[in-house]
Amino acid sequence: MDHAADAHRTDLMTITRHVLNEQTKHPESRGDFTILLSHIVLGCKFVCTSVNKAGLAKLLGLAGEKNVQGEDQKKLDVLSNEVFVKALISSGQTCILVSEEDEEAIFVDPALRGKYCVVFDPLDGSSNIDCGVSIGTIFGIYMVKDKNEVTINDVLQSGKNMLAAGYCMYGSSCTLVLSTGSGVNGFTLDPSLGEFILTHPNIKIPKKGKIYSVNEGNAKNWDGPTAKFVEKCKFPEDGCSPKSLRYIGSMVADIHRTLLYGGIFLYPADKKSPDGKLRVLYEVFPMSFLMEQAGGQAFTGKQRALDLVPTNIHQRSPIFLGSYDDVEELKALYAAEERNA
Ligand code: FDP
Repeated sequence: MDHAADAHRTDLMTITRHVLNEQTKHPESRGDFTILLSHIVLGCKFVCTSVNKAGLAKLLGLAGEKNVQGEDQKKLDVLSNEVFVKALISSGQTCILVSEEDEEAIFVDPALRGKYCVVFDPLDGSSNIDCGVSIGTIFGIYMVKDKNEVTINDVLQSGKNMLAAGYCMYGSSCTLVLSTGSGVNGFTLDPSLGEFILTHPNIKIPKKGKIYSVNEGNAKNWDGPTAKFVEKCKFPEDGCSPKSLRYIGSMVADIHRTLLYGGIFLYPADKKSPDGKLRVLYEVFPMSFLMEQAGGQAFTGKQRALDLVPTNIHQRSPIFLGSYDDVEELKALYAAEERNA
Protein backbone atom coordinates (compact mmCIF):
# COMPACT_ATOMS: atom_id res chain seq x y z
CA MET A 1 0.00 0.00 0.00
CA ASP A 2 1.28 3.47 -0.87
CA HIS A 3 0.88 5.20 2.52
CA ALA A 4 2.03 8.60 1.21
CA ALA A 5 -0.57 8.60 -1.56
CA ASP A 6 -3.22 7.37 0.87
CA ALA A 7 -2.40 10.14 3.35
CA HIS A 8 -2.78 12.65 0.51
CA ARG A 9 -6.13 11.18 -0.50
CA THR A 10 -7.52 11.38 3.01
CA ASP A 11 -6.15 14.81 3.94
CA LEU A 12 -8.69 16.90 2.07
CA MET A 13 -7.91 20.58 1.57
CA THR A 14 -11.38 22.11 1.27
CA ILE A 15 -11.79 25.69 0.10
CA THR A 16 -12.81 26.78 3.62
CA ARG A 17 -9.74 25.13 5.16
CA HIS A 18 -7.56 26.78 2.52
CA VAL A 19 -8.99 30.26 3.20
CA LEU A 20 -8.71 29.75 6.97
CA ASN A 21 -5.04 28.82 6.45
CA GLU A 22 -4.55 32.02 4.45
CA GLN A 23 -6.29 33.94 7.23
CA THR A 24 -3.66 32.90 9.77
CA LYS A 25 -1.18 35.01 7.76
CA HIS A 26 -3.24 38.07 8.76
CA PRO A 27 -3.45 38.04 12.58
CA GLU A 28 -5.78 41.08 12.52
CA SER A 29 -8.41 39.26 10.48
CA ARG A 30 -11.62 38.14 12.21
CA GLY A 31 -12.87 35.60 9.70
CA ASP A 32 -15.25 37.98 7.90
CA PHE A 33 -13.81 37.12 4.51
CA THR A 34 -14.16 33.40 5.23
CA ILE A 35 -17.84 33.94 6.01
CA LEU A 36 -18.34 35.96 2.81
CA LEU A 37 -16.60 33.31 0.75
CA SER A 38 -18.67 30.52 2.24
CA HIS A 39 -21.80 32.35 1.05
CA ILE A 40 -20.34 32.75 -2.45
CA VAL A 41 -19.51 29.03 -2.42
CA LEU A 42 -23.10 28.26 -1.43
CA GLY A 43 -24.34 30.32 -4.39
CA CYS A 44 -21.99 28.43 -6.72
CA LYS A 45 -23.18 25.04 -5.44
CA PHE A 46 -26.81 26.07 -5.92
CA VAL A 47 -26.20 27.32 -9.47
CA CYS A 48 -24.16 24.20 -10.28
CA THR A 49 -27.05 21.97 -9.21
CA SER A 50 -29.54 24.10 -11.16
CA VAL A 51 -27.38 24.06 -14.29
CA ASN A 52 -27.02 20.28 -14.05
CA LYS A 53 -30.73 19.67 -13.81
CA ALA A 54 -31.85 22.60 -15.97
CA GLY A 55 -33.15 20.41 -18.78
CA LEU A 56 -35.05 18.15 -16.39
CA ALA A 57 -36.49 20.93 -14.31
CA LYS A 58 -37.43 22.92 -17.38
CA LEU A 59 -35.46 25.86 -16.18
CA LEU A 60 -34.39 26.60 -19.71
CA GLY A 61 -36.18 29.14 -21.83
CA LEU A 62 -37.27 32.69 -21.50
CA ALA A 63 -38.06 34.34 -18.20
CA GLY A 64 -41.77 35.02 -18.04
CA GLU A 65 -42.77 31.76 -19.78
CA LYS A 66 -45.08 29.48 -17.85
CA ASN A 67 -44.26 25.85 -17.04
CA VAL A 68 -46.72 22.95 -17.27
CA GLN A 69 -48.21 23.81 -13.89
CA GLY A 70 -48.89 27.31 -15.20
CA GLU A 71 -46.26 28.79 -12.85
CA ASP A 72 -43.94 31.50 -14.06
CA GLN A 73 -40.56 30.06 -14.98
CA LYS A 74 -37.39 31.76 -13.98
CA LYS A 75 -34.63 31.72 -16.53
CA LEU A 76 -31.41 30.31 -15.11
CA ASP A 77 -29.60 33.64 -15.12
CA VAL A 78 -32.46 35.36 -13.30
CA LEU A 79 -32.60 32.53 -10.74
CA SER A 80 -28.81 32.56 -10.27
CA ASN A 81 -28.89 36.29 -9.66
CA GLU A 82 -31.55 35.96 -6.98
CA VAL A 83 -29.59 33.20 -5.28
CA PHE A 84 -26.35 35.19 -5.21
CA VAL A 85 -27.99 38.45 -4.10
CA LYS A 86 -29.74 36.68 -1.22
CA ALA A 87 -26.65 34.66 -0.24
CA LEU A 88 -24.45 37.77 -0.27
CA ILE A 89 -26.84 39.94 1.73
CA SER A 90 -27.49 37.20 4.29
CA SER A 91 -23.75 36.79 4.85
CA GLY A 92 -23.89 40.09 6.77
CA GLN A 93 -20.54 40.97 5.18
CA THR A 94 -21.56 43.08 2.18
CA CYS A 95 -22.55 46.69 1.69
CA ILE A 96 -22.77 47.18 -2.10
CA LEU A 97 -23.54 44.58 -4.75
CA VAL A 98 -23.16 45.11 -8.48
CA SER A 99 -24.64 42.39 -10.64
CA GLU A 100 -24.71 42.05 -14.40
CA GLU A 101 -28.41 41.30 -14.08
CA ASP A 102 -29.36 44.48 -12.22
CA GLU A 103 -29.40 47.93 -13.79
CA GLU A 104 -28.61 49.66 -10.50
CA ALA A 105 -26.17 48.77 -7.72
CA ILE A 106 -27.78 47.25 -4.61
CA PHE A 107 -27.02 49.11 -1.36
CA VAL A 108 -27.45 46.64 1.49
CA ASP A 109 -29.71 47.66 4.39
CA PRO A 110 -27.49 49.31 7.06
CA ALA A 111 -28.58 46.73 9.66
CA LEU A 112 -27.13 43.92 7.53
CA ARG A 113 -24.04 45.71 6.28
CA GLY A 114 -20.48 44.46 6.32
CA LYS A 115 -17.33 45.94 4.81
CA TYR A 116 -17.18 44.18 1.42
CA CYS A 117 -18.46 45.17 -2.03
CA VAL A 118 -19.06 42.29 -4.40
CA VAL A 119 -19.26 42.75 -8.18
CA PHE A 120 -20.45 39.69 -10.06
CA ASP A 121 -21.91 38.14 -13.14
CA PRO A 122 -24.10 35.34 -11.75
CA LEU A 123 -24.27 33.36 -14.99
CA ASP A 124 -21.83 34.45 -17.65
CA GLY A 125 -22.01 32.98 -21.15
CA SER A 126 -25.79 32.73 -20.99
CA SER A 127 -26.18 32.33 -24.75
CA ASN A 128 -24.63 28.87 -24.20
CA ILE A 129 -27.11 27.68 -21.56
CA ASP A 130 -29.57 26.02 -23.90
CA CYS A 131 -26.94 23.85 -25.60
CA GLY A 132 -25.15 22.61 -22.48
CA VAL A 133 -21.82 24.37 -23.07
CA SER A 134 -19.78 25.36 -19.98
CA ILE A 135 -20.89 28.59 -18.34
CA GLY A 136 -19.85 30.25 -15.10
CA THR A 137 -20.13 32.80 -12.33
CA ILE A 138 -17.50 35.56 -12.10
CA PHE A 139 -16.88 37.68 -9.00
CA GLY A 140 -14.61 40.36 -7.62
CA ILE A 141 -14.40 41.70 -4.07
CA TYR A 142 -13.49 45.19 -2.81
CA MET A 143 -13.39 46.52 0.73
CA VAL A 144 -14.93 49.87 1.77
CA LYS A 145 -13.19 52.28 4.10
CA ASP A 146 -16.30 53.01 6.16
CA LYS A 147 -19.37 50.79 5.90
CA ASN A 148 -21.53 53.58 7.35
CA GLU A 149 -20.68 55.93 4.51
CA VAL A 150 -20.80 53.94 1.33
CA THR A 151 -21.18 55.53 -2.07
CA ILE A 152 -21.07 54.20 -5.60
CA ASN A 153 -17.42 55.33 -5.75
CA ASP A 154 -16.59 52.43 -3.45
CA VAL A 155 -17.10 50.14 -6.46
CA LEU A 156 -15.93 52.56 -9.16
CA GLN A 157 -12.33 51.82 -8.28
CA SER A 158 -9.47 50.52 -10.34
CA GLY A 159 -9.18 46.76 -10.54
CA LYS A 160 -5.83 46.75 -8.78
CA ASN A 161 -7.69 47.62 -5.55
CA MET A 162 -9.60 44.34 -5.62
CA LEU A 163 -8.94 42.13 -2.61
CA ALA A 164 -9.97 38.92 -4.27
CA ALA A 165 -11.47 37.60 -7.47
CA GLY A 166 -12.59 34.30 -8.88
CA TYR A 167 -14.92 32.32 -11.07
CA CYS A 168 -16.83 29.10 -10.87
CA MET A 169 -17.16 27.07 -14.05
CA TYR A 170 -20.16 24.80 -14.51
CA GLY A 171 -18.78 22.30 -16.98
CA SER A 172 -17.97 18.60 -17.07
CA SER A 173 -17.00 19.24 -13.46
CA CYS A 174 -17.67 22.26 -11.28
CA THR A 175 -14.43 24.17 -10.71
CA LEU A 176 -13.92 27.25 -8.58
CA VAL A 177 -10.78 29.30 -9.25
CA LEU A 178 -9.86 31.87 -6.63
CA SER A 179 -7.18 34.43 -5.86
CA THR A 180 -6.99 36.39 -2.63
CA GLY A 181 -3.94 38.25 -3.89
CA SER A 182 -1.28 35.63 -3.27
CA GLY A 183 -1.46 33.30 -6.26
CA VAL A 184 -4.31 31.40 -7.86
CA ASN A 185 -5.82 28.13 -6.69
CA GLY A 186 -8.42 25.86 -8.28
CA PHE A 187 -10.95 23.74 -6.36
CA THR A 188 -13.19 21.05 -7.81
CA LEU A 189 -16.59 20.24 -6.35
CA ASP A 190 -16.78 16.69 -5.04
CA PRO A 191 -20.53 16.11 -5.45
CA SER A 192 -20.55 13.23 -2.97
CA LEU A 193 -19.10 15.47 -0.23
CA GLY A 194 -20.64 18.73 -1.38
CA GLU A 195 -17.21 20.31 -0.85
CA PHE A 196 -14.79 22.13 -3.13
CA ILE A 197 -11.43 20.33 -2.83
CA LEU A 198 -8.09 21.90 -3.79
CA THR A 199 -7.18 20.19 -7.07
CA HIS A 200 -5.14 22.89 -8.85
CA PRO A 201 -2.78 24.46 -6.32
CA ASN A 202 -0.79 27.55 -7.30
CA ILE A 203 -1.86 27.83 -10.94
CA LYS A 204 0.78 29.45 -13.16
CA ILE A 205 -0.03 30.28 -16.76
CA PRO A 206 2.65 29.13 -19.27
CA LYS A 207 4.86 32.09 -20.27
CA LYS A 208 3.95 31.62 -23.93
CA GLY A 209 1.06 29.68 -25.38
CA LYS A 210 0.07 27.85 -28.54
CA ILE A 211 -3.58 28.95 -28.61
CA TYR A 212 -5.40 32.15 -29.53
CA SER A 213 -9.06 32.65 -28.68
CA VAL A 214 -11.21 35.28 -30.36
CA ASN A 215 -14.51 35.67 -32.20
CA GLU A 216 -13.08 35.86 -35.73
CA GLY A 217 -16.52 36.64 -37.13
CA ASN A 218 -15.84 40.23 -36.10
CA ALA A 219 -12.53 40.42 -38.02
CA LYS A 220 -13.71 42.83 -40.72
CA ASN A 221 -14.27 45.50 -38.07
CA TRP A 222 -11.01 45.05 -36.06
CA ASP A 223 -8.37 47.73 -35.69
CA GLY A 224 -4.88 47.33 -37.21
CA PRO A 225 -2.95 45.87 -34.23
CA THR A 226 -5.58 43.19 -33.46
CA ALA A 227 -5.80 42.19 -37.13
CA LYS A 228 -1.99 42.06 -37.41
CA PHE A 229 -1.67 40.01 -34.21
CA VAL A 230 -4.19 37.39 -35.36
CA GLU A 231 -2.50 37.25 -38.77
CA LYS A 232 0.81 36.52 -36.99
CA CYS A 233 -0.87 33.76 -34.96
CA LYS A 234 -1.81 32.07 -38.23
CA PHE A 235 1.25 32.94 -40.32
CA PRO A 236 4.12 33.43 -37.84
CA GLU A 237 7.09 35.32 -39.31
CA ASP A 238 9.69 33.82 -36.93
CA GLY A 239 9.53 30.22 -38.19
CA CYS A 240 7.39 29.10 -35.21
CA SER A 241 4.36 26.87 -35.71
CA PRO A 242 1.04 28.66 -36.15
CA LYS A 243 -1.13 28.88 -33.05
CA SER A 244 -4.36 26.87 -32.77
CA LEU A 245 -7.69 28.67 -32.58
CA ARG A 246 -10.07 27.74 -29.75
CA TYR A 247 -13.16 29.84 -29.04
CA ILE A 248 -16.04 28.61 -26.91
CA GLY A 249 -17.77 31.99 -26.64
CA SER A 250 -18.22 31.57 -22.90
CA MET A 251 -15.70 33.76 -21.11
CA VAL A 252 -15.24 31.57 -18.04
CA ALA A 253 -14.52 28.49 -20.15
CA ASP A 254 -12.20 30.35 -22.55
CA ILE A 255 -10.28 31.94 -19.66
CA HIS A 256 -10.09 28.65 -17.73
CA ARG A 257 -8.46 26.95 -20.72
CA THR A 258 -6.15 29.92 -21.23
CA LEU A 259 -5.02 29.85 -17.58
CA LEU A 260 -4.28 26.13 -17.65
CA TYR A 261 -2.87 25.69 -21.16
CA GLY A 262 -1.54 29.19 -21.91
CA GLY A 263 -2.19 31.41 -24.92
CA ILE A 264 -4.23 34.56 -25.34
CA PHE A 265 -7.92 35.50 -25.16
CA LEU A 266 -8.99 38.57 -27.12
CA TYR A 267 -12.21 40.55 -27.01
CA PRO A 268 -11.10 43.66 -28.90
CA ALA A 269 -12.84 46.88 -29.77
CA ASP A 270 -14.23 46.96 -33.27
CA LYS A 271 -15.82 49.56 -35.50
CA LYS A 272 -19.30 48.54 -34.35
CA SER A 273 -18.40 48.32 -30.62
CA PRO A 274 -15.60 50.80 -29.91
CA ASP A 275 -15.60 49.78 -26.22
CA GLY A 276 -15.60 46.07 -26.91
CA LYS A 277 -18.25 43.84 -25.34
CA LEU A 278 -17.05 42.66 -21.96
CA ARG A 279 -17.91 44.52 -18.77
CA VAL A 280 -15.14 46.11 -16.75
CA LEU A 281 -16.29 45.49 -13.19
CA TYR A 282 -17.44 41.89 -13.25
CA GLU A 283 -15.73 40.38 -16.31
CA VAL A 284 -12.55 42.29 -17.22
CA PHE A 285 -11.29 43.07 -13.68
CA PRO A 286 -11.74 39.67 -11.99
CA MET A 287 -10.24 37.81 -14.96
CA SER A 288 -7.36 40.32 -15.23
CA PHE A 289 -6.68 39.98 -11.49
CA LEU A 290 -6.51 36.18 -11.81
CA MET A 291 -4.35 36.39 -14.94
CA GLU A 292 -1.78 38.68 -13.28
CA GLN A 293 -1.78 36.56 -10.13
CA ALA A 294 -1.02 33.52 -12.31
CA GLY A 295 1.92 35.30 -13.98
CA GLY A 296 0.17 36.49 -17.14
CA GLN A 297 -0.90 39.94 -18.30
CA ALA A 298 -4.12 41.80 -19.10
CA PHE A 299 -4.17 44.79 -21.47
CA THR A 300 -6.97 46.95 -22.87
CA GLY A 301 -5.20 48.08 -26.04
CA LYS A 302 -4.21 51.28 -24.24
CA GLN A 303 -3.18 50.35 -20.69
CA ARG A 304 -2.84 47.65 -18.05
CA ALA A 305 -6.43 46.52 -17.56
CA LEU A 306 -6.30 46.69 -13.74
CA ASP A 307 -5.34 50.40 -13.93
CA LEU A 308 -8.67 51.35 -15.53
CA VAL A 309 -11.02 53.36 -13.33
CA PRO A 310 -14.62 52.78 -14.50
CA THR A 311 -17.05 55.68 -14.39
CA ASN A 312 -20.18 53.57 -14.54
CA ILE A 313 -20.95 50.14 -13.15
CA HIS A 314 -21.79 48.46 -16.46
CA GLN A 315 -18.94 50.05 -18.46
CA ARG A 316 -17.30 47.91 -21.17
CA SER A 317 -13.69 47.66 -22.27
CA PRO A 318 -11.69 45.84 -24.93
CA ILE A 319 -9.53 43.17 -23.28
CA PHE A 320 -6.55 41.00 -24.19
CA LEU A 321 -5.36 38.60 -21.55
CA GLY A 322 -3.22 35.52 -21.23
CA SER A 323 0.39 34.33 -21.31
CA TYR A 324 2.95 37.03 -20.54
CA ASP A 325 4.85 36.79 -23.84
CA ASP A 326 1.76 36.65 -26.03
CA VAL A 327 0.27 39.79 -24.46
CA GLU A 328 3.69 41.46 -24.70
CA GLU A 329 3.70 40.80 -28.44
CA LEU A 330 0.28 42.39 -28.81
CA LYS A 331 1.29 45.39 -26.70
CA ALA A 332 4.25 45.96 -29.06
CA LEU A 333 1.86 46.15 -32.03
CA TYR A 334 -0.31 48.76 -30.27
CA ALA A 335 2.80 50.74 -29.28
CA ALA A 336 4.04 50.66 -32.90
CA GLU A 337 0.71 51.94 -34.14
CA GLU A 338 0.77 54.79 -31.67
CA ARG A 339 4.32 55.75 -32.75
CA ASN A 340 3.21 55.81 -36.41
CA ALA A 341 0.02 57.78 -35.73
P1 FDP B 1 -22.77 35.73 -23.56
O1 FDP B 1 -23.02 36.80 -24.58
O2 FDP B 1 -23.17 34.36 -24.01
O3 FDP B 1 -23.34 36.05 -22.19
O4 FDP B 1 -20.20 38.73 -21.85
C1 FDP B 1 -20.91 37.67 -22.18
C2 FDP B 1 -20.28 36.67 -23.13
O5 FDP B 1 -21.16 35.62 -23.35
C3 FDP B 1 -18.95 36.07 -22.63
O6 FDP B 1 -19.11 35.03 -21.72
C4 FDP B 1 -18.30 35.61 -23.91
O7 FDP B 1 -16.89 35.53 -23.82
C5 FDP B 1 -18.74 36.65 -24.90
O8 FDP B 1 -19.93 37.24 -24.38
C6 FDP B 1 -19.01 36.06 -26.25
O9 FDP B 1 -19.33 37.07 -27.14
P2 FDP B 1 -19.49 36.82 -28.72
O10 FDP B 1 -20.71 35.97 -28.89
O11 FDP B 1 -19.66 38.18 -29.30
O12 FDP B 1 -18.26 36.14 -29.22
